[in-house]
Amino acid sequence: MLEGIVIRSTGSWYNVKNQSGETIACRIIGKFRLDGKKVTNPVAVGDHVKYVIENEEENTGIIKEIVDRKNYVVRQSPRKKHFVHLLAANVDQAIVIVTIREPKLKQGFIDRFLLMTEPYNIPVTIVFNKADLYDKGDLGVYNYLKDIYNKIGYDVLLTSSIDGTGLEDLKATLSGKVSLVGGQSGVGKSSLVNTLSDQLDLRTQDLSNYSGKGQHTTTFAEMFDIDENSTIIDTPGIKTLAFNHLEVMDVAHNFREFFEASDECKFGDCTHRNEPKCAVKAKLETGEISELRYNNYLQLVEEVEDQNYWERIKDV
Ligand SMILES: Nc1nc2c(ncn2[C@@H]2O[C@H](COP(=O)(O)OP(=O)(O)O)[C@@H](O)[C@H]2O)c(=O)[nH]1
Ligand SMILES: [Mg+2]
Ligand SMILES: [Zn+2]
Repeated sequence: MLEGIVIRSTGSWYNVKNQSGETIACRIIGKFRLDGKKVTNPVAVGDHVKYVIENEEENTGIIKEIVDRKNYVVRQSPRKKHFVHLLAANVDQAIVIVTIREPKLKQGFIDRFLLMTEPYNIPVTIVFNKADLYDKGDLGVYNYLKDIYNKIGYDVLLTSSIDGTGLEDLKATLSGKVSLVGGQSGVGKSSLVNTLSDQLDLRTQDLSNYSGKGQHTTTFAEMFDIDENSTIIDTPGIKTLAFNHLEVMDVAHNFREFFEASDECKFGDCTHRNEPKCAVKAKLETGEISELRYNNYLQLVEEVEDQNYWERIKDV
C-alpha cells in the first residue's frame, strides 16, 4: 500500500501528500471511531495514512488505514453536538494566537484552548498578537497573563506582523516542528503566517467582515510548510469551544496545576469546589493558584455538568 500524510480535508475528501510530494484526493469507506466517541471526520489533517489508488486518471484514492497517532486534538463538533471533531493529529506543539485589541480578548478563551490540548500534554505557546495596538493598560494585562501562564509552564510571546515585534522568537518556536495553529477569527493568524513565510500567501480578511452575518467560515484545517523545516496546521477561526464530550473529572485533570496539587486533596475525586481539605483551594488562598484560572475552571465544570444533566434527562 501507498503512504502519505493528510494535508487537507474538505468533508468527504482528503488530500494526501505522498513521499514524492504529489497530492492525491482520497476518500474513506466504512466507519471509523475514536475511543468510542462519534467523530464527524474520522481522518484528520496530520494523519499518516495508507491508501490505494482508485482512479489513475483522476488521481484519486481510498484510505485503507490510519497509522497509529502520536496524539490528536479534538473539539466538540460545532454542528453536531454529540460528535467530536478531529482538529489535527500528530502535532509537536500548539500555538494559540490571541490579541488584547481588535478583537478584544474573550475572557476564558485561552483556558478553553488549553483544555483542548492538555489531554495529550501538547506543549502550547500563547501568542499575543497586534502588539502595535497595545497601550500601557493593555501591556499591563499582557504582563499579568504572561505571569500566570509562564508559571504553569506555557510559553508566552508578544508579536505584531505590523511592526515586527516577536517575529524572530515565533519563527524559532515553529522551527523544526509540526504546529497546530489556532485562535479566534481576526486575531491575525493568517497575517502572521504570511509574514513568517516566503512561500505562503494565505488570505487575510478585513476586520469589518468578521462581525457580519452570513460570514463564510470554513471548518477545515490545512497543513502548510512555512519553510523547509517548519510545518503548521492552520485551523479555521474558532469562535467558541464547548466541551460536551468531557466529564467534570476530565476538566479537573486537565487544568495542569490543579491536577498537580490534587495529590494532596483529601478526596481522590475532589472537584475542588466545596470539598473539605482541598489542596487547590488552599493554594488559591495563598495565591499560588491563580484566581483567573480558578474562575474559568468553575465556569467549565459548571458547563459540563449542566450539559450532562440535560443529556441524562433527555435519555430517560
Ligand atoms: N494592527 C495589527 N493588525 C493586524 C495584525 N495582524 C493582522 N492584523 C489585521 O487583522 C485583520 C485580520 O487578520 P487575519 O490575518 O485575516 O486574521 P485571522 O482571521 O486570524 O487569520 C486584518 O485586517 C489584518 O490586517 C497586527 O499584528 N497588528
Ligand atoms: Mg485567517
Ligand atoms: Zn481539591
